Amino acid sequence: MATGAVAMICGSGVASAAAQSVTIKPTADTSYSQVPQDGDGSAKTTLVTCPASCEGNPNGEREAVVGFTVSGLPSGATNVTARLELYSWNAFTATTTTAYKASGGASGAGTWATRPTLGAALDSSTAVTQGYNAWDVSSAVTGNGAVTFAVRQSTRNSRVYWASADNAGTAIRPRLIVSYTAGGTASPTPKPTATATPKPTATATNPPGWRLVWSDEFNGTTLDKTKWNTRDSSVDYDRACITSRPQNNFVSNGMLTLRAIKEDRTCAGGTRHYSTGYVDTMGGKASFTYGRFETRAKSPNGPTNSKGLWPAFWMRPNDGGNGEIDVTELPGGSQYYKASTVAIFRDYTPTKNDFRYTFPSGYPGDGFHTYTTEWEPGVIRWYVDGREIWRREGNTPTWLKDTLGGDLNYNRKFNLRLNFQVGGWLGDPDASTVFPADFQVDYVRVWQR
Ligand SMILES: [Ca+2]
Repeated sequence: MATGAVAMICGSGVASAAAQSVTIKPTADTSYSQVPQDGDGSAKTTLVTCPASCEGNPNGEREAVVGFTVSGLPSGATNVTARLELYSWNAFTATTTTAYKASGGASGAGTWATRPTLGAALDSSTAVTQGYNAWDVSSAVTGNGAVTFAVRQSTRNSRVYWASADNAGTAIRPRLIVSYTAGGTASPTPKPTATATPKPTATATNPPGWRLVWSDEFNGTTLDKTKWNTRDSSVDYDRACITSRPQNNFVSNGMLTLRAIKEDRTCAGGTRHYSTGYVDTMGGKASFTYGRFETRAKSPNGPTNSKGLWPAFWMRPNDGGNGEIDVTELPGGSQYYKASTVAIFRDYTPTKNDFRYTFPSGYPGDGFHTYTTEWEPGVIRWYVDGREIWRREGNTPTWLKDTLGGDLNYNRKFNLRLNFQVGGWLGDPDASTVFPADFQVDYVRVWQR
């Protein structure tokens, strides 16, 4: 989860000899990725457990590691018990899960090989149930202070996904429930839950502290080839042939339109049944290290017409090596059309961190919205319509500390890409998908400090 988080003590505590309980939120965990196969249609970030034999994984087993800071436990507390709870979207039989006390913190999930040292097993269960799964970890909670747990599953030869501390569903995040008898001393004081402060919607003027260094307002009648490349190409995860034709990429009425068309085209040695548009700034046209990157755009995706349509604005390093920053991905289909997904990749194993932000009202396809990423040394912030929705800073997970503003991945120049994928990992178009489909881009602007 985001850094700076502290354990939040929720629930009520009344000074009395009666048993009391507090629910503590995690300070950090080994958040991994978004996975559509976990059965949850809303935003989700996941913890992963996988045994040593998992899917031929050569790097050893993997535990879900979660840290907490117990605070507010009165000194006179007696009968202290603690229960670790993780949420699973699915039930699995013949699965044994065991909770351990783990050494150190919970950061570091980027690689399968990154594992803490585990102490003695605390509790086991013989199945994963849908919903919260609980382990008695009382022996590891003896008072206030930091404590880290690891959950391992050992007999299901595939990954189990658990909701993480980053999950958009706050009601399904990991939790530690500590119960005690107060003994007449002060009880924990409930704190309000922090909420993001809405920011004003960005305008054409420079945001404070930023100067405009590059932009395309798409005010002409043709695509400005001094700023953008088009391509005749294909990628294996896209069901469409990417073309440079004006049918698929055109500028009019102050907009760039990337249009996906249902038509047979030949590319990659075969026939595909769609064409689509794509533009980038590779080859020295525009690339940046750090900056504020924004597009104002309208997705074509509604609730019933958009399965398999996937426009996006993202960035990749000029040298083609590791690293990717996604300002927004806007996949269609009834499960996804309400959300903007943002992400940072170290590599495509995948070592990545991402977040699916569901619009509180409306959806990306209901009109034009702004999608912004501020990339600075040590922090990347993402915004939708000027409101910060997510940020990544230098220590969760561990690889971010190495990458943000630092080493080989993120101190290089990144170029800009607008694309409109058809089909792929989140499902292919079906009879309900409406073609042609237009991804309309009002502008792309880049500011720097
Ligand atoms: Ca415009």
